[in-house]
This record gives sequence, structure tokens and C-alpha cells, in this order.
Amino acid sequence: MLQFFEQAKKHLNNDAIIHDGVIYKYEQLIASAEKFSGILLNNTSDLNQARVAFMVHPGFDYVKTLWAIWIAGGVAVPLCITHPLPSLEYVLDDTQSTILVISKEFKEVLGPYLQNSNISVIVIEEINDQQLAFPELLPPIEKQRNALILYTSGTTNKPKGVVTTHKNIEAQINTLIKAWEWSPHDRIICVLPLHHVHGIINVVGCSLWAGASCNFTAGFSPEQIFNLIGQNKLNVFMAVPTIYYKLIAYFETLAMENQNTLRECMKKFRLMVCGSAALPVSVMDKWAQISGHQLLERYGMTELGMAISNPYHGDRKAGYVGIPLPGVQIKLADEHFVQVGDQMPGEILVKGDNVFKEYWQRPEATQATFTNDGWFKTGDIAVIENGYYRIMGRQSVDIIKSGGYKISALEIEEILRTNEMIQDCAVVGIDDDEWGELIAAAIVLKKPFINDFNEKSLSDWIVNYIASYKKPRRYLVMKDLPRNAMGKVVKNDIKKMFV
Ligand code: MCA
Ligand code: AMP
Repeated sequence: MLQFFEQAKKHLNNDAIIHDGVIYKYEQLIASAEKFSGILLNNTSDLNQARVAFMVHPGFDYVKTLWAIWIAGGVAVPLCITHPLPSLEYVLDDTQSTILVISKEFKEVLGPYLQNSNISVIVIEEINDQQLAFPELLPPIEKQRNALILYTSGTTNKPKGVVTTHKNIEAQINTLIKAWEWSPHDRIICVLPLHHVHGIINVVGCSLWAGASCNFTAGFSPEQIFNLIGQNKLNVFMAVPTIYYKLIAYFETLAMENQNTLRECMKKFRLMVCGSAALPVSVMDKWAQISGHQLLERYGMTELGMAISNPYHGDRKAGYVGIPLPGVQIKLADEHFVQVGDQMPGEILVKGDNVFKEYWQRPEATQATFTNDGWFKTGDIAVIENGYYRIMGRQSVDIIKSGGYKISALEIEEILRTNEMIQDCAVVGIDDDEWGELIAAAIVLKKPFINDFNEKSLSDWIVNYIASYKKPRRYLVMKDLPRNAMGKVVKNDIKKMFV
């Protein structure tokens, strides 16, 4: 039996999920997931690593579906619930998913795909758990089997599927359970999207592994978060820097009396964590004033789960991501993958059971991302100062982090170039206090549009093809893009033009 299931069985009477005020015990979650696995199995004995895509709202149904896929021997492919159809189709086709589980609300967006596909569709609201029987036999699942495929943007124009096995996921969760001292008494809220590691592993995965409870509310709402905090319903919180920035902005609008109550409630928290992008020192300081908590910043990646973390006990240093987590080996290396000297910057290379298995059906990309002796190359540069790692930046200017999302400049450029107005373009990330980086596009217009450029129409058009969080927020119309002697666009010059 998979370890996540064994863990859950230790806490049958604990509250597992609290969704819109409704409490679901572990016993109920386990039973619902097991029964639902029978629907997925559909009279077969094992899904044998078939890919099962699912587009389900965060909450009880999401976790039930994820667990059912694993119990039935499938590979879970969570779809982003705010992606437009082309991005969804890309993932469905790339993974060759044969089963699709959806919340009924998403029937409409997926309609055109479903009309032309043989995929077997299950609408979650149409299944009544109480009328289902438990499947007679469940397949044995070896830990080496593929468990999850998450799509990540990189230095290629299309996102790649990151395949993690059950063994990888167990390692990713186990290290955090130990390092951050998760316990069955913890109560967290999931405010993050559930097609990325931060939400899936750090929040939902760890809390349910520990026998703790995980709260869900619809979308990200500072008001709802502070409401729960004010009722002492939470004692652990995890988010990206943009969310802390937004919470601070909201907190500052509250009446003093309300602020004082919330301050007292936050002091009782056990742990507050920040990651997915660099945490500005100003946000860390402001949050400490508000909550009385020194945020624990950590560093992770879709391919790794978490790798480096500030200590749970001990000094959490502003501007640093801490030290390697238990079981994770880290080496800072030069361009020949040789370890750099003390206090020298180098690329972060990682080894350990937490490291993903492969990019889905991209053997060359997989090979290129590992050194010959098996280190995963992150593309991030760090330095060690007084024993703590400090992230200095990324090797590639084409990777942007905005709102905690990793976004490929090349993917956006490719879409922009298909617009009738655009002759050429270059997308960059520009520094921004709230979003980390803002997506900005320098564009060269085709002749007929030079005096007739309509930014709004371009902005409205692009969200038909990419998620709104990938949409450029600033445009700069140029006669030509700056290029070096080799003809390559000089993105650092473009960045400066936006300042
Ligand atoms: C949305 N807006 C933006 C952006 N995104 N503006 C500028 N830049 C952006 N990136 C605008 C929208 O257009 C809209 O404006 C307004 O903000 C609200 O949009 P909405 O989508 O409702 O935003 P939100 O719900 O407030 O979302 C903000 C968010 C979200 C909660 C911070 O971006 C988020 O959930 N980020 C977390 C992503 C994440 O989990 N990353 C982890 C992956 P208007 O109304 O004017 O149109 S990294 C990972 O997993 C690794 C392993 C790790 O280390 O953790
Ligand atoms: P993703 O592939 O979406 O999981 O994003 C992983 C990337 O986010 C890493 O390669 C880093 O560039 C960045 N990242 C994650 N955590 C931090 C952090 N604490 N500080 C700076 N960058 C971070």
C-alpha cells in the first residue's frame, strides 16, 4: 500500500478537509477515494500508469480524485482550472490522457475538445459516492511507478511534463514533515493553485500526510484568509511572496481594533512559510511587524519539490533560503559542473530521492538537464555565505517568475508572433514589488499597424491562447529590437527600456 494511504489510515477520526465550512474526516476521504478508484478502474484490475487528467476545483473532490487515481494505478495530471482551451488541449494531448475527470463547470471550456476526442469523461458531481461499492481488488503499486505529471515552463517554448514517481513524492513530503515538524494538530489553508508543487506537495500533501487538516476556500481572498485567522482556525500558513504582499496591503486597510485582534491570532501560529520566488526583505520585515513571525523562506522547483530551507528552529535569515533539507544533496558548480570554491557563486545542482524521474516523452531534454554523474541542473545561481544559501538569479533571461508562477518568455513570444499586428517581439520580466516580475513585451509592428496599435485588443486576444497570469502587462512599441553582433536580441537592454 502506498505510504500516503497508510498515513491517512492512522488518523481516521481526524478532520482531513474543511471545504466551505463542511468537515470531511480522513475515514470519509479514504472511503470516497477508494470507491472512486473503482469508477476509474471500470472493471479492470489496474490502470497501469494510464494518464488521468483532472480539472477539479480545489477541495474535497480534488483530493478524492487525486488519491483515487493513485489507488487505481494511474498517473495524475492536474489541469490548471484557469487555463484557456489551447493550453488544456496541449496537456491532454501531450500526456495522451485516456480518462478526464472534471467539475461540471468546466464542461463548457472543454466542450470543443470533448467533441473530437475519445477520452472517457467523468463529471465528478454526477457520481454519488454513497451508491458506489468498494472495488473488490486494488492493484499493488510499486514506488517506482510514475505518479504525477506537472507542466513547467522552461527555456523551450512549450511547457514540459515533469514526471515524479511515488518514491519521489514520498521523499519530497517526508523531508518537509521532518524539517518543519508537521503534526496531526496542524491546521493549514490552501490558497494556492493545485497544478503546481507548492500547493500539491507542501500544503495538501504534507498536511494530509501528517494527519492534519487542510482548509479550502474558493480562490485567493485576503478577506477569507483573515476571517479564518481571526477565528483561530489556522496555525500554519504557506504562500508565495505576492500573496504576502497582497495580505499586507489588505491588512493595512483594516480598522486598528480588527488589526490588533488579528495580530494576537497570528502570534499563536506555529509556522509561516514563503517560497516559489525571492521573498523581498521589505515584505519579510513588514510581515514580521504584522504577525510577529519571521517568515521561513525556502527554495524549491517542480523537478525537486523543496531543496533548501531556512531552519524551523534557529535563525531565519532575510534574503537567504537556508541550508539543504535532509536527504537532499546540493552542489554549487561552475560551467564544467565542478564544485566552486568557498563563497563563489555557482549553479545549484541537486541529487536525492526527491529529484524527478524525467520530462514526459522528452528523453533529450531529460538527458540535457542531468550531468553525466547524475546531478540535476537547476539553472539557478546561488552562493553560500556564513553557511546559508543565497539565490542570486537564473542563468536564463527567458524564465520569468511572476506571482510565483514560472513563465517562459519564449512561449509568450511564440503566441505574440501569430498575431496579425506583430512582426517581431521580445518578452522580458521587469522587477516589480507586488508580482516579483511583471511580464513586459517589446514589439515591432507590421507596417499597416504602425499607426493603429491597440494594446487592449492585443491583451484581450492573447488570453484566448495563454493563461491570464502569462499575459504581458506592459508593452513597448519599437522600430527594431536591439541585437548584438550575432543578431541575438539583447534582452537586458530591453529590460532597461521599461524602467
Ligand atoms: C494576475 N494579475 C496579474 C498577474 N496575475 N497582474 C500582473 N502580473 C501577474 N502575474 C492580475 C489580473 O489580471 C487581475 O487584474 C488581478 O491581478 C487579479 O487576478 P487573479 O488571477 O484573480 O489574481 P489573484 O487570484 O489575486 O492571484 C494572485 C496570486 C496567484 C494568488 C498571487 O498569482 C497565485 O496563486 N500565485 C501562486 C502560483 C503558485 O502556486 N506558484 C507555485 C509554483 P485585473 O482584474 O485588472 O484583470 S512554483 C513551485 O511550485 C515550486 C516548486 C516552489 O518553489 O514552490
Ligand atoms: P517552478 O519550476 O515553477 O517550480 O519554479 C522553480 C523556480 O522558482 C526555481 O528554479 C527558482 O528560480 C524559483 N524559486 C523558488 N523558490 C525560490 C526562492 N525562495 N527564492 C528565489 N527563487 C525561488
